[in-house]
Amino acid sequence: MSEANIQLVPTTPFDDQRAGTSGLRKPVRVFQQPHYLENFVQAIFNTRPELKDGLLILGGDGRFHNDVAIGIILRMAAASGVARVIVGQHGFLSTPAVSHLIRKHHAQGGIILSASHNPGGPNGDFGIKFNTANGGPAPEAVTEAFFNETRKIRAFLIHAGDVPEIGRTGEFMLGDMRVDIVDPVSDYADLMQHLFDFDAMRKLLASGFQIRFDAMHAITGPYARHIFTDLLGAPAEWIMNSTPLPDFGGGHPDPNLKHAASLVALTQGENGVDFAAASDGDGDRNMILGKRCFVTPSDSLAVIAAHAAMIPGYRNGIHGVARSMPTSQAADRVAERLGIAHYETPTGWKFFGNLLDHQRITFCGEESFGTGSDHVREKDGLWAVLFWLNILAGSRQSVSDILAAHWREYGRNYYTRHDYEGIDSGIATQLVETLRGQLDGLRGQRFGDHTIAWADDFSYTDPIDASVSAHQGIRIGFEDGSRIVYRLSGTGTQGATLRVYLESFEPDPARQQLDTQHVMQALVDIADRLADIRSRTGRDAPDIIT
Ligand code: G16
Repeated sequence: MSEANIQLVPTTPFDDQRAGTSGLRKPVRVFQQPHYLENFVQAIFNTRPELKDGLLILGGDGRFHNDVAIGIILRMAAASGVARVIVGQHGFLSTPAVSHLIRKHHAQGGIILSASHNPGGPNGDFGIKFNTANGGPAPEAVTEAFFNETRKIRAFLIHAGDVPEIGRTGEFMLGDMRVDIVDPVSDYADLMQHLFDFDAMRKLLASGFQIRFDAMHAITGPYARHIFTDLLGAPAEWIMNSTPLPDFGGGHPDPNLKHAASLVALTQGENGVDFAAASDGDGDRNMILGKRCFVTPSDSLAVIAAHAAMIPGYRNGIHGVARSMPTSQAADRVAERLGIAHYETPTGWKFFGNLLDHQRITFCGEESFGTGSDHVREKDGLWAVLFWLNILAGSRQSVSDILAAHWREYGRNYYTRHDYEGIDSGIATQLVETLRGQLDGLRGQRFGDHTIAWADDFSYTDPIDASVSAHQGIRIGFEDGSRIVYRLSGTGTQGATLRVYLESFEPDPARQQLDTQHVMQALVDIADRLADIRSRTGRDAPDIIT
């Protein structure tokens, strides 16, 4: 080993490197502090000894600081004795593509550089996540080990050699470490062709069926161009904002009704397109739209589970279905009908990992625009879009007809989420603490037609490893099956974000086509009264409604 090129650099710990819901996310300027990234990366190498002499997958969503971080991580990997790194060309890899590459190459882990849907650019956010050998996000025990290591770290190792030019593919050496720079798209596109009926989708797109996909100037642009244009024959202009930009073009790469409003507009009116979809910064989220129709992520999971038999990759049967706790219970109803298990997990994709690895579930999803299956160990934006397109190609129905039929059969779980962003952290914590203190006395309280049947602070025991995750959100259940859930986001970087999730069940088909916000108004008022949201936060209305 060329020891002379390996430098041992003294450092001092930072005290704020505990991972949130999904990795370490901070403003770019925090990551630009000397040694901030290095300390965290060294904590990974120190606590994951299998990376020594192992294979690491490395890539990110192309946001500002991605290239700088890739260079540092490559030099640190070489100094820590990693045998080989596979990097996406230009440093690009979507989160699901990293998960796939880890699994395909039996890598010991992967590092993903992304702050997901948070804005990018010099004044935006940056982030780093570690995925383990199963391809999934590091579980809490692993991220806690990172955190503990960052609090005592005194030095990091870095190789002094030149980093290969990441703009071209090929095989390079950095010290004794091999660096393979690969096309980020091809393996992922192969996997999609294995799962879905590309012939049927190609025919649908050639039949006059209009679709649009908005990559929001983030990572899915190159993936969508290849899949929709090269493989499915869609005109290039159907793929919007398909060039990844370091600041996402100044936009907020979050596929929801607010941040993808221009896409939503294309689905409105008589000439609205038949199908539209968007993905986020790192390609794991998705939003599904039809002509004048928005599919909630909760309904999307339920519809996907109900249509599995139509899709080549799932035709041979499915295991159970899991959803995060605040996600609506629509998927549970499908699972019960199919006679398969269903699970309720805390927010965070990492909680699905054990269930997927042990074949307890095939599909999983979250209200936060995440849907996925056992094909990888991350949520997967383009996979969900292709799943819907395959359903549409097979059924030749519109998105709204598919939804209406689903609700007729299973009932409709009306659902909405209200977010209060950037509120004072102390106020947010106090609001939740106060609610928690009142839980025991809530049962039996009446608010108009709504009577509280139960209330708790959600705690999850993993059925595989028996690990317990407590304080995962306040749940309030009503006698008619409605629910209100309160929790604080674990992905924000400014103050606190209070999320209020509301759900009510409507079995009567004659009442399943009403306006969601209208239907939910009574519950919204109850949610405000129970938690004193307006008076505590000083806000009259949520910042985002989805
Ligand atoms: C991350 C996690 C998801 C989670 C979402 C929202 O998504 O991977 O599992 O549902 O954050 O979390 P929170 O409500 O704590 O903000 P992403 O797409 O940001 O990685």
